Amino acid sequence: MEATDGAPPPPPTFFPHSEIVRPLQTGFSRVLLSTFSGIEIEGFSPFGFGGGKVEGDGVEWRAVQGGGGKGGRAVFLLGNRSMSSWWSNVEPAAKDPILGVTEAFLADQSPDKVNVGVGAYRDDNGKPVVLECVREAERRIAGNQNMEYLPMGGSLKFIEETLKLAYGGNSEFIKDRRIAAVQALSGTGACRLFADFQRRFQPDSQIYIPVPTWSNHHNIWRDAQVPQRTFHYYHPESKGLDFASLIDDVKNAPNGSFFLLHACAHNPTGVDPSEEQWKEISYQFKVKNHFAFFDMAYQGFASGDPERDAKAIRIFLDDGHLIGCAQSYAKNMGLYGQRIGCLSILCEDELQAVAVKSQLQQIARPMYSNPPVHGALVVSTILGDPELKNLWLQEVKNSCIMSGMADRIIGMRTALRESLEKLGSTLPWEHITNQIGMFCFSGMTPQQVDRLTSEFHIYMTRNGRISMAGVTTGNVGYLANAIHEVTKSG
Ligand code: KET
Repeated sequence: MEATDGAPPPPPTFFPHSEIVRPLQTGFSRVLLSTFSGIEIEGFSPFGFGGGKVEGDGVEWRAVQGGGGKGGRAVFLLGNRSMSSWWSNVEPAAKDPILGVTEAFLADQSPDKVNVGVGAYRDDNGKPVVLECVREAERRIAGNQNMEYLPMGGSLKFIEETLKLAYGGNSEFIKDRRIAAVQALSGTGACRLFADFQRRFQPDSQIYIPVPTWSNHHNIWRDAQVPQRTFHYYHPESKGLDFASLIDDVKNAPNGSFFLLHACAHNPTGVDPSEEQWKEISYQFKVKNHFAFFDMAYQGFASGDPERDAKAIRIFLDDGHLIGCAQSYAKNMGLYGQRIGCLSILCEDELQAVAVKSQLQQIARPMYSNPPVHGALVVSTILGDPELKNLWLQEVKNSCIMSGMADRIIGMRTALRESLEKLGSTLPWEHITNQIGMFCFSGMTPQQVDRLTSEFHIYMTRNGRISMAGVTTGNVGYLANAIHEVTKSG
């Protein structure tokens, strides 16, 4: 270690990241701290070596204050310092309960491994599917597209077609321009935009979320700083809807509360209210003047028919509710990675809708400026062309064996249930075929799920949710056998 009192420091040419940060009214010492990652690290301090500290991968420098003496400067190392100390308080985040399952699945080398975690559709060979209508739309788009920014609120053509799906092709609300709508970063982005909007314009409000729900709902409203409450939804014993408790919670919530509702194919339970029950819920909402925010991530996946799956929303509209709605094309067009969806808010009149839309855009602008263009173009090309739209409707339902998404899932529900019964399982498995949408909420405990993973390389969320979209003719027997093994002892 070398120390030279009194001489002015040489410019720190030896280390490009060093900076002169603070003039000091003092003498200084020149100190060689360490050799680090092949770079000589050097600092100057009024205290000799005093404050320099080598820590793991980086350097933390403390000796910058100090007074008196002959004048001089302290030089210290900002570049490397940040590697060790700026983020030393950061602990690894908990794994996401859904996307973390995919990570674990990918890391498993077993040839038997099965992923029934994330809700992403697979064909009967377990391969991701690109719909034929999407392929055709891409052929039409290819070469005709520029790369300009979309407006902050996204593509108007896309929004127009998307609103027709949720509100109906002949909706008076669309004609009267009463819907404030912006293209969003898929369903997640639509929920998040709404949560931020709610926080900004109803700052004292809370959000009522069903138990259970898609785990990310909690993260979204938490990060938007909207307090959360819950309402009863699922009845574990009957594996169906706890309708009486749900209605009680609706009645007991303060007037004018915000509720998050799954428009169809409830995730994770696969349990939806019947049409009559939706009517009753809508009625009670009216009495209490509650706001209904519909998350519609699976339109088409419950019944195979997007029109039928919009039933809950249409009931609320008929009853005169001013709803909000998050739509996603991740599942029903298989556009997962395109991040294409829509947030809409039905307003009292066009003037209000213009104001609300402008505010939604203002929330989007500092976050991502404007949404991506490709998915919007794919969707509007499909929905804007009667022939392609028809192809899409068939593909969602059952146009061909390979890609009839809703029907293939329904077939796998039957196969899984029958396999379990043939294996002699004495547990009731009707709920596998009673539940709808992408998921089966099996009733398995976290411990049973852990055994499925450790003993059978079957990956799913610990709440017992099976993504039926990952079940195939090839793996359904293996899956049934494993489920039987881990559940037969109770
Ligand atoms: N809402 C619900 C109810 C939902 O299940 C999902 C996705 C989304 C919104 C958002 O999807 P997006 O891709 O942002 O349009 N759920 C599946 C994937 C995930 O967790 O991100 C899942 O539950 O597996």
